Amino acid sequence: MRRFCLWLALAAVSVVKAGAQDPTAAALARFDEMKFGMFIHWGLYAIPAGEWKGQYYRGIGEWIMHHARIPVREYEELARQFNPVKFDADQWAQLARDAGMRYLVITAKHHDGFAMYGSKASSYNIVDATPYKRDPMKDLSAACARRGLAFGFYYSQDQDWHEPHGRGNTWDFPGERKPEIYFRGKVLPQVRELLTGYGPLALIWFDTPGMLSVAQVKELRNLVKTLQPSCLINSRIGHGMGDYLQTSDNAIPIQVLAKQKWEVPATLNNTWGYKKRDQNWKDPADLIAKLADIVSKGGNYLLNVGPTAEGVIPEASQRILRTIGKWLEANGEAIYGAGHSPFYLPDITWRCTTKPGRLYLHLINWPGPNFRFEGLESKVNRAWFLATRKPVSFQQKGSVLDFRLPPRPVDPYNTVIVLEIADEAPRVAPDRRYDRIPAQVDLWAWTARLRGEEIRYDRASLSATNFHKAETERNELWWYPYGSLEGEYRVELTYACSDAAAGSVFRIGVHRGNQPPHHEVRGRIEGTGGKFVTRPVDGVLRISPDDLFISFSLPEGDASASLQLRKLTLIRKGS
Ligand code: JFZ
Repeated sequence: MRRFCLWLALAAVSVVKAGAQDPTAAALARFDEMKFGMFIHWGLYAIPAGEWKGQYYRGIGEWIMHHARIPVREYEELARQFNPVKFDADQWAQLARDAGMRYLVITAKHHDGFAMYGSKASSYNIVDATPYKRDPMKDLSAACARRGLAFGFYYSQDQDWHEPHGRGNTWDFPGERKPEIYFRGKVLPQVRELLTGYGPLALIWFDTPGMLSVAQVKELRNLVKTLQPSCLINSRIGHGMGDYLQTSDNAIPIQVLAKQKWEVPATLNNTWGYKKRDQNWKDPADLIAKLADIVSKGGNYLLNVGPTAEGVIPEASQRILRTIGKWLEANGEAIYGAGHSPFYLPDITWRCTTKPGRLYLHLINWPGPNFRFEGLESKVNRAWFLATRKPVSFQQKGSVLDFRLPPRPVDPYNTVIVLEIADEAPRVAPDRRYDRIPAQVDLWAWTARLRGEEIRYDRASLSATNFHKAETERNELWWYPYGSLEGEYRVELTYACSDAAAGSVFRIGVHRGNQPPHHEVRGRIEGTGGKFVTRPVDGVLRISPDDLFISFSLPEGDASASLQLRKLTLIRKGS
């Protein structure tokens, strides 16, 4: 405690010295510079790892207590088995560094109510309730500090399936809950412990605010900002009291989102907490392209690992992260501290990030030897490949740039071309600006969130497939406009489907939240002989700025599950 008070005093002095700049604004600027972080979901749920009493449970692994309606008394037994003898804080922190990550956020207490640190507010924690008896968060926060990695905690501040007055456990506690008892008795004391026991926190990642009142959220925010003024808070604290926007899981805005800072939490497979069976690892090429996509739109990328009950990060996760780290070693200049694209993003060939006097063109799908880039009015003095420093030949006529490229990609994951321009900030043709979304917009399968365990994205055909209908969750595509779309749109579908698989009804829905669409258009999948075609969809899609996402699914039979969907095209009516 004494160490913390000294630290707090020094921090306060430095803020005064820095001309009393608002600590949240300064912290947001640092957060924006960092761009890329490691998320860690680690808890008792790593023991069942997706299975309970011999039954496999679909869905995210850390929800197994809820999915299997495991009684508290049974679930608590897991604590007696939890002994992560292979946990090595330095290895985890070093992996984050090797991946090119600049911050790390780990679950202090998830919805199951178990504290992964030595809590005095609840004996249901790793020090008091397990044979391990140590506080791994002390070791991890110190290992991060030794490597200059910013450190933060995830904390579920309303859902708690261990507590009668926490939210979500209706199988043990069917009666009326008293949220204030839980909030005052566990949440405030534990958040205080996290803010005073682990050094400076970059952020607290709150989650599922649910039933918290405005007054409770305000009290929670004040607690954080009083104890650590520079500690950021994400929007899932609730009631609009976050410092930055947390997008939905694995959800990337379809266009540049510049009006506020935001972060995408994302998985390496289909789960946050470890699941033995989930080996559906994402392709590093896709993840590197997603990093470029997110940074080019103004966001941060928080990529998750789910360690085993022994404290080991799965080998496959390590391999993927190290591949991303190697790419960043050669191309980090185009990511860290870079600004968002000044252009809107017409397709999935390129993304763009910026620094004063420079543009970085990320070629995430190789355009072949002749690549035309339109909309930049600034004069380009020089162009080169970032990773090799080799010059790139180009011609510029007004705002049209024609590049001559090698037939094959220079980088197997994402080739970056640096443009040195004559202006500090790029001058952009009015019809190409990021804030002028055109009347016709393509929603590519690649920019969608893949919902479900069977759905897959195929980079060669730029399409998604396996639209299976399962009992608990369908395999769908969800696109997140975040206010970039508004109006009435005709819709076209670009897809391929064998004649034998034709016939299913498809639905394009507009959703305000994670519930059925409030508006939709439907059609039937016709055979295309397996060739990609573009076909109009009957009806008009009405989209408003407060709609959260647009979905594509097969809501009835899934005979056409093998269809390959490349994109939806939205054409605003009257255009
Ligand atoms: C929450 C948790 O329930 C989940 O277990 C995991 O920790 C994830 C990172 O966060 O899941 C959510 C919460 C909110 C949204 C989606 C998934 N949302 O707002 O769309």
